[in-house]
Amino acid sequence: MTQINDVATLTAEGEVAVLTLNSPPVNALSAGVRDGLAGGVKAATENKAVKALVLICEGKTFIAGADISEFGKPPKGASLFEVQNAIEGASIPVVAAIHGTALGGGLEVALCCHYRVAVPSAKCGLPEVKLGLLPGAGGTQRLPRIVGVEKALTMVTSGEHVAAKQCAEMGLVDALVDEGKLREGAIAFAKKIVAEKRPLKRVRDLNDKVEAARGKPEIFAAFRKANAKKFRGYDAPEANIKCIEAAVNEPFDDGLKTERKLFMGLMTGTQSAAQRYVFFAERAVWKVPDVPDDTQTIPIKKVGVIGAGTMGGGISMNFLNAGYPVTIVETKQEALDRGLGVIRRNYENTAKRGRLTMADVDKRMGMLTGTLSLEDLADCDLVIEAVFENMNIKKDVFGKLDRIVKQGAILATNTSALNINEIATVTKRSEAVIGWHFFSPANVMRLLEVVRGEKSSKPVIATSMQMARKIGKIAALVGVCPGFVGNRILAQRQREAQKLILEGAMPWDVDRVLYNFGFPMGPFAMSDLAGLDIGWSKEKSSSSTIREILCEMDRRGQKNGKGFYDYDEARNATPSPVVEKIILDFAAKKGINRRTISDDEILERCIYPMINEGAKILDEGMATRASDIDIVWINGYGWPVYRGGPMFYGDTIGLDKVLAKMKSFEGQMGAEFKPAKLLEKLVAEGKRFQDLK
Ligand code: 3H9
Repeated sequence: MTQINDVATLTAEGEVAVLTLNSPPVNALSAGVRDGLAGGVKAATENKAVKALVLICEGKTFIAGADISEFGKPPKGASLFEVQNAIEGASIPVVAAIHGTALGGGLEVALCCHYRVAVPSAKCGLPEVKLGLLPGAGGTQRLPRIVGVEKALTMVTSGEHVAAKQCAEMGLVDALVDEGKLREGAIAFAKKIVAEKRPLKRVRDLNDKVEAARGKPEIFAAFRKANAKKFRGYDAPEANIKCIEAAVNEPFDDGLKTERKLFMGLMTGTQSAAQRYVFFAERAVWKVPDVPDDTQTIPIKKVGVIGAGTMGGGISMNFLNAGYPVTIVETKQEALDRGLGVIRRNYENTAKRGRLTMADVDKRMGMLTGTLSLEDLADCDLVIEAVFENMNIKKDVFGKLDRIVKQGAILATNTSALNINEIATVTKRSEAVIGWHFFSPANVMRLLEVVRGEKSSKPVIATSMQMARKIGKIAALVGVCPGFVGNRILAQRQREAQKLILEGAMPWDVDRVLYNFGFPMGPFAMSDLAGLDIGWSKEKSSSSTIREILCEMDRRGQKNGKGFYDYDEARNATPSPVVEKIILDFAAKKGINRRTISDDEILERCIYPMINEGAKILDEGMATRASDIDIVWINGYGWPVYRGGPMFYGDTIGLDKVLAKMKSFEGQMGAEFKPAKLLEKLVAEGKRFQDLK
């Protein structure tokens, strides 16, 4: 065995040399890995006794891509292109042996190998688009030469990981080898290639698939059109498409140059910086500084949910989907039947769309038990209460749970606003009480705010985070404060949106600006979708806000075809002249002199107070890190990923600019814009939110 460097070894298996990389956690193409590859290929190809080379990785995966943490830093070690040229230009066959995931630069290295074998559980993909990038090491030029233009377009713009079996069908993988026997299988494959004197297959020289699409711009036009909505606002998908076009229309080396140019454009832009930041933020969010990874967790075998309404039903589905038996409690048989019926219908609809079999539906429903008795929750390990947002009702439920549920269980409340510490006081085990704030629809939305009470124990916190992951959520641990993190920040935007429409903008102006910023919809369209009458009471309504007036006029939102907007049968929205008049009259009555409000002011008034509130949240320790706040806003409120979340956006535009604007707004409009102390401090120190440790 020859040790090439810290991460690479070369061994001989008869006439086949095996180059093994071992660079945990994911064998990313760091300088060390590139050097190991360069050295290993050189050593193998210079040895006349070696007739073929197998490239394989230790650990859980084949090379999972370029080392993202190296991006933007000065280059070190062998360049990826040198490595690729050495492999592709080798005089002996090089076989990539793939397990785990061959992603991004990893697949691009494999595409320079002359053959690829994989175990059935392996996956291949070019996920750069998710980092706001494109495959910048020849992936856009080589992939379509194997799989054809249509499949390549889908792969590079979705970033999907494609299962080995499908890869084999597409020709991306030449042979599947037995699970657990990759090394032996790859060596046997290499020996066979040598014995059969098979030619060196260089993907760069394959042209028939790209030629087939030449002179057919309609392929690209149709693809762009079909995906326009999905790609809205993102730079990377279009750049990926342009590269595949280049693969079709330009010679290979020119295509590589086009790819390089577009890659560098994305790499130096703010979108990719944001998306790469989000990649690490999604991983950091699970780490709780004072709850180490080895904290003892509570085994969860059975889950109880209280309330079979929209929230309770959605929450239950998460656990059923992950294979946990759920007991759901309601107070009345009718409500229980309705709730169970909705869950079944949701599953059946999923089955109709082909994403579940009817056997799956029955299996999931078979794990769900409905009951009218809280006593049936006695042996649950985790109980989530999802009743009305009313402190007295919640306290009543928790008092009962404390008497009924076995010791050691987690007692969670799904609240978006109430004080968890207060709820915990009615129990004799406040350490077991924690908040699990789901977002509606709870079976669809990825975000979970895990709300840590003053006394929530470490095992309860650790188990909550672990369970969130198991049910497919992304969880941010937050502290008890009004609105927690997400809604507390939302309140800032909502307040400004309401003020703006009285001062001079119309709801559709505010919505347009926020939609163009990248939100799926603006606050007024959102209110119409949710229903204007949520939390509105006819008896208490006194025409004191625009919303109250709209509800009093039976303008309840999309559900009855009129809210801030008018809706046609297909729910297409048009600005409502009625609403315009209501706003003008209301502003006049309040003595407000309406003025023209610029789009810039709308954006800054809506967004900067959110950043400022985030700073307060951090200062109070209600979120662990700025990036956790960004995770909340991306996954719970539709903040565009390519802008990285409110805190990252603040860093991008410059905290000094945010502070200056907040001060100027404070001067004009008062205390609602008072800058957070942390914002002032960071600006004084020339730091960003990302610099906070
Ligand atoms: C690229 O290749 C560009 C080229 O086209 C062009 C070049 C010119 N780099 O996700 P996990 C870390 S772009 C650095 O929890 P899993 C990750 O941060 C790249 N670090 O594990 C985490 O660290 P920590 C294209 C990376 O088993 C640890 O590894 N490739 C990288 O759930 C474990 O990660 C991609 O976009 C990386 N590339 O999932 C693939 N990848 O423990 C990105 C991971 O400190 N990676 N880390 O928190 C993934 O999708 C998943 O990590 C993977 C494993 C599926 C591989």
